[in-house]
Amino acid sequence: MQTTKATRTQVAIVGAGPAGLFLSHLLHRQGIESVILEHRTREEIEGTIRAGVLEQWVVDLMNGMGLGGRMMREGHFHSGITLRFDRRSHHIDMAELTGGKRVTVYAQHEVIRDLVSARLEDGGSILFGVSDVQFHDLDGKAPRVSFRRGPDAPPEELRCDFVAGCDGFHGPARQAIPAAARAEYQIVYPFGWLGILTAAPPSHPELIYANHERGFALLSTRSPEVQRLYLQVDPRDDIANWPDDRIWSELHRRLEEDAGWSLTEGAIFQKGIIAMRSFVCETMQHGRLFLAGDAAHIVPPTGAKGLNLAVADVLVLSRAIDAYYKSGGMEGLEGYSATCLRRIWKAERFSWYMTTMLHRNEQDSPFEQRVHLAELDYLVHSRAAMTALAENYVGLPME
Ligand code: FAS
Ligand code: PHB
Repeated sequence: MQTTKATRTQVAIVGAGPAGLFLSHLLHRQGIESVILEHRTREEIEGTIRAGVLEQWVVDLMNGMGLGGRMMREGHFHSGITLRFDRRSHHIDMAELTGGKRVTVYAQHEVIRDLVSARLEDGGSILFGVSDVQFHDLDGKAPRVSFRRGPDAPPEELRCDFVAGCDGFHGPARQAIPAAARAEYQIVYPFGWLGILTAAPPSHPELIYANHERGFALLSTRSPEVQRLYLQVDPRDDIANWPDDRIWSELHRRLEEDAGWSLTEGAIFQKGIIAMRSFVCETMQHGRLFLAGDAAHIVPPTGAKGLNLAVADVLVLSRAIDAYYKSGGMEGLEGYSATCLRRIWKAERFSWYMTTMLHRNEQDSPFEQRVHLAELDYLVHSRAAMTALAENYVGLPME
């Protein structure tokens, strides 16, 4: 009879996205072993274009862990953002409003590259290309994760003390929590984002969030040579309907400004459409399984919170696991979900607020559409309102 190869670690981590990789680094610094099981190849995860904005405390955490070298050299430090509507721009000086906090624009796939190489360099175990991940005995004290190193490889087993489900929104970990134990909350927005990467110089010194009658647009950046821009589109639309000239035409119109600013075009070398939702799964834990990041929650990218929330979850989880090994204490683990959900719901609120205020939603009544414009008008003329936006955008303090 074929015996299943079994290996052992302290924490089995499913998923090598920001959640899984940060968790592995944090545990390593606490002397706790982990193994990451990742479905895709290293090249695939290091090439997936996603988030762009890091909150101040995440930047400080990366630097404190010795992982921020390239980020500090190549990242862009933004102390403010610009809101644009009625063809007028309003600068929000977030650093001035938050006692000096900023955000850093540094692409998620660059963060992934840095975390993977550093983890492998310090002897970390990341298995790429695994398939058929399944969870066993989560209710006991000796959970197991079975997997294959490839579709045709024999099944193997990873025995552990804890399992971290860092496998994103479509991964299997959330489904391993019995449906009766889960409550899920969701909004699916009737719009999505068409994102592009273009070989062009920056057209503006900071991010521009634009609310235009034709729809939302966002101007962001990646480097002095590459810019990142987004357009609100129908999430069911096909990218084939968006040739480059149509994309630029819409960006020019939605970002137009009376003061004569102009957008510099360039060759578009990446484009895609993403749908948008707000989603939270309560609870985030079941027995020895703990969900973190997109496996447990999704925010619309308007508030630039997704990646940062994933890091917040695993910081809480790593501290709870460390306390368990050091003192046998279970309160951190037992309170994990409640602790994370307090921050998650604040980020969900902020992301929903930014999304509903800045997008044109045909399902909104004319009254609601005017309320959103009034919100913008109030916001840019109220120090209190701008302070509230700024402290959420740069990142609420980690407890
Ligand atoms: P991730 O989804 O990043 O990582 C999960 C990992 O698990 C993946 O590598 C996946 O391959 C792996 N996995 C899945 N199933 C598995 C299985 N069965 N076995 C093993 N491994 C498995 N956030 C922002 O803040 N700003 C943005 O602009 C932004 N843009 C986005 C654009 C897109 C297209 C998407 C999808 C998300 C975007 N996000 C953005 C959100 C995003 O950055 C997430 O919040 C962030 O990646 C969350 O990290 P993780 O929780 O690690 O999940
Ligand atoms: C990005 O640069 O990809 C980005 C910036 C801000 C957002 C979302 C995405 O709110």
